[in-house]
Amino acid sequence: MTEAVTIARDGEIAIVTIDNPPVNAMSFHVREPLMAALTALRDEPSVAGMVLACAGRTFVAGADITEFGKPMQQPELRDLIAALETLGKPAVAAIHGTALGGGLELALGCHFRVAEASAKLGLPEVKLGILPGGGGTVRLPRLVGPLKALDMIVSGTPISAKDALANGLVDAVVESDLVAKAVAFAREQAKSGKPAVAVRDRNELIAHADLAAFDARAAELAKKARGLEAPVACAESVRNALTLPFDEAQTKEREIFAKLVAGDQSKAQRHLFFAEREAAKVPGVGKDVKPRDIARVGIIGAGTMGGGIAMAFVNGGIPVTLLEMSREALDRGLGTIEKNYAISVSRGSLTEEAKAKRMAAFTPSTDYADLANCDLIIEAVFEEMSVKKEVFGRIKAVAKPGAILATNTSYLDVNEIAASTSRPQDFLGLHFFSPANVMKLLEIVRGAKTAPDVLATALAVGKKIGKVPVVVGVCHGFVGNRMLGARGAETEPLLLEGATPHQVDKVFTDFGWPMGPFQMWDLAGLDIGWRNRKAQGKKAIIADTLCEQGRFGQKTGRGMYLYESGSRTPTPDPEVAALIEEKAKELGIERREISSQEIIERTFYPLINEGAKILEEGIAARASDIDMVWVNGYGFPIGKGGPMFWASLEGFGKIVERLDYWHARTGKDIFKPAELLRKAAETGKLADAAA
Ligand code: 3H9
Repeated sequence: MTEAVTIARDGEIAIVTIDNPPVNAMSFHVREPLMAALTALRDEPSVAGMVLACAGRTFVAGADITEFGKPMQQPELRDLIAALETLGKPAVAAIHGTALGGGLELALGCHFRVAEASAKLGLPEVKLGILPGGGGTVRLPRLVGPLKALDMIVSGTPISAKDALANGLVDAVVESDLVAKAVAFAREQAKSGKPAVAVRDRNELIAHADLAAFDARAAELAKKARGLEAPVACAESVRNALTLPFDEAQTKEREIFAKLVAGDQSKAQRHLFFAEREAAKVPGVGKDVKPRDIARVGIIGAGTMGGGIAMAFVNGGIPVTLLEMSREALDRGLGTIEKNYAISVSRGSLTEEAKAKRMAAFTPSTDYADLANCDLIIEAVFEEMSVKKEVFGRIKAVAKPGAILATNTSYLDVNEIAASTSRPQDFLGLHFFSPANVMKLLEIVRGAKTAPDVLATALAVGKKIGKVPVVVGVCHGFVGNRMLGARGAETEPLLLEGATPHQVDKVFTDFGWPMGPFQMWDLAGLDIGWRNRKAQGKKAIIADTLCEQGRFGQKTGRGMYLYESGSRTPTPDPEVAALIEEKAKELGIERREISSQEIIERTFYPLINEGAKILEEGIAARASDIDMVWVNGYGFPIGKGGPMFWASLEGFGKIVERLDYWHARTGKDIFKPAELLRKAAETGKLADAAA
């Protein structure tokens, strides 16, 4: 094993290199030798300055997140930063790759920073539910000013080296020979004889900060925090840097860090960080499996779904052949795509030039033969087995050998469609979520015969187009929609038994969902569910009646709620309340007071129970994959870590006990606890299917 920290010399300049693959996290086995190196250099008279660099693909990408929640071993990051600041000779950070979190804080401990042009610098701690705990909130405003620091720390979004240079975060940007140029920089500083000033002592930018402007911006950002504590705490800590002496502000930063890191929100967000990386590891798809090349994608169907999928690929840099039945349908689809891009241009997020480039990446066609040069062909046509089979019959005739064929079905049996293609090894489901150019989730549905390299390709291409891919197995509705069914099964019964739509929705929004189930119905259009139910011979007492009255939701101004004069704000409607009462009477249901707790038990608990059944059946490989699906596709609040993680906080024992209660009372299957959940109630841990 190579040393985690080494010292080399270039004349009077020492080069300290950290080597802790894969991302040079500041683990204990780095901190300890780094401290020893800094102490040795401080006391070495032949050293006039130092460069802090990293081996491998990146500068330090942060503290070691796996150490959080365990007792912190000395020296801590802040001790290293203090050692850098008191080195007595100029220290220069040589930054390549990503200087993130504790990595950037370490660089802020250096007197100067030189970055490669491709480097990115940021404090993304907020995304882990914490704040920078190594002095980042106190030092960054001293270099880039209060407002820029506030934006960077509250958003957690890294900035480019160019932006960093313009804002004073780095002192020089180089195209090549980073370490050699950083050495030259250190040499020049050492020779200048000027004392190296620590960032902590640079007060010019914060001395006369405009607190009113700061507070106004912080209030704006707090509005977007949606129940998350970390963004608000980040703003508070940057403000402390402006109003308190350095040491006091830093002590407060530490206190806030300690509180946040021990809290459930940060645990949930750290869980999601690792869950995303775990989801990329698919049983049966080893690192040695090479993905196929995807240079062009064919998409059949230019409706809302097909158009959105096509945009997602083009936005990710992959050209698309877009196929429709008629020229009119094609023009309509392309027209919508163009309109969407025009909105981005008007908002300033896309240039006219980039828009033109993207539009040019679409090859419209009405001829299946034009799909012959596509490496991946996705159908997004009407959700009907016979239609899908017919489409794949045509694709089969033109697709080149090795081309991957995919269906965007939401519910249909992927294996049955695969069998109809006579090349099921090349076949899989790619379930995008609407609007497909925006929503992050991509359920990759693995058929019984899908080849490992086809899965590897789907994972790679999904990541390339900015999606969060999760591999799932074949069942009705896959992971997301199947669980959604369980979550929604009791929503109408709750209304009939005494709840109001607003009361149910409020339980959801109080929990942190962006909206409740009835608001969702109105947004999506009640007629969509109505049409599906009719096709399946199913009924929904309230929703069907509303549809019969022409109340389809937001688009007609009336649905479960009223939307006055084109507004999107739902107002409870006395007519709906009367309808619910009337239907309850007809059915002989005596209405009663329904508590918020009961709403949770009859909606969230079946959701978790279905998740456990999905795990039992091996439809999802691990509980954290289910969490990824729900956080990225269905708005489950990230501060709660996804349904299966939240279940562990809520208590498996409590959930099983209440499911048993509701099962005994209603006899409904959605309440019958999964065996896996019963086991979890005993062991405190939900076992993965693969375990
Ligand atoms: C912090 O710094 C707190 C301080 O303010 C205060 C302390 C007192 N720790 O993402 P990848 C693993 S908080 C441990 O696939 P990429 C990751 O799990 C931290 N492990 O690579 C994965 O493991 P595996 C602030 C980490 O090239 C492997 O490295 N910093 C850490 O797509 C490869 O990761 C951040 O939040 C870590 N800090 O992207 C940055 N980082 O192979 C977090 C990664 O077993 N990291 N791993 O699955 C990232 O954003 C990305 O990893 C990065 C590379 C952009 C660096």
